[in-house]
Amino acid sequence: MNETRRAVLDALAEGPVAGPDLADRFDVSRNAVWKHVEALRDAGFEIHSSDAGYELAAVPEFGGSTVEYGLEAPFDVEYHDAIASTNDRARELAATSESDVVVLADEQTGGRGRLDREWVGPSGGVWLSLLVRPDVPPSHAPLLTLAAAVAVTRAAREAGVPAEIKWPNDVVVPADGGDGDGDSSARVGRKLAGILTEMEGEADRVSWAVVGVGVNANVPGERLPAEATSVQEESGPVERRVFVQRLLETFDELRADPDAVLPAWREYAATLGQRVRVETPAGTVEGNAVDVTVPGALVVETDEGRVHVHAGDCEHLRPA
Ligand code: BT5
Repeated sequence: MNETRRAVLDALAEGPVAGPDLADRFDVSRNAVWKHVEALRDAGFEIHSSDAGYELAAVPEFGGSTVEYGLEAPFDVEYHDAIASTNDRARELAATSESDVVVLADEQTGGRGRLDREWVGPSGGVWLSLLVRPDVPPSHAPLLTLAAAVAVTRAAREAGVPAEIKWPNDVVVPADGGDGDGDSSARVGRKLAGILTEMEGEADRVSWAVVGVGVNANVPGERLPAEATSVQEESGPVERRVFVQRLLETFDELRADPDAVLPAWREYAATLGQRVRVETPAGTVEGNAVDVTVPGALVVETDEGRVHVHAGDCEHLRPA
């Protein structure tokens, strides 16, 4: 949304304001004010007009302008009712000079997980990809995934879901409902969200990174894989506009303060303290997950000593 339109919207939210007053305030023509109002109506904002002037009456449930409105992070949002994959679209944008863009969709028809696995993306979800150009070496890119996991977890907790992070890229709801009453050694969670980070870089610097985040927000359980859950299933429908705003704001805070990522991740981790089996490209690692270190490696205490695992599929096991 351009700056004047955003400012007009803020003014409308504060109460009835006459068109000519807006024109004076923003130093634009009355016709330009009218165009901004019409464009906002087209985007779904309900704007009443009376003798007293224009007034914002309702904000659309979901969409690009609606997420940008009141967002305290410097992202532009490109919204699609339906798209094959927000990651694919963000990668297209990566080939231009765009940065700090979020591609957001209500429904995804060709979503991807890691290793080209299918990602189910029915209407009602939060399917988004952040295109960023961080000034870090490629080896630090996994921190973006961890930051996104923290951001999703925090937003989910604000929505009343006791979410936790399963290394490396899953946000899950533990089987014991997060109250610690269940058998915590066998917390095989149901998956609430997944993250797929893709990037291109040179030896010393990331050119672009696309952080793809899929959250089962307002999706009924029967439209999801059996081992999945949604915010709606756990605590009822969520206001997706607010959910996405919180997610983007936390991500933005963390990318500006990379030292804060690991402590926040550890606080939300379901994996630490668990017995795990990780299938890595170099083979299977089994042991106790004891920590996570920069830039996102899981430290596993095995019979042969400590192993740092950088990538793989992680399974939480019952103790031997
Ligand atoms: C992931 O992969 O968890 C990363 C998912 C990233 C999806 C986002 S949505 C926005 C952006 N655009 C894209 O095209 N992708 C990203 P992985 O760890 O490989 O997990 C994939 C597995 O999760 C699948 O094989 C299924 O078992 C399961 N799965 C598929 N859809 C799911 C869903 N909606 N909820 C929970 N689990 C799902």
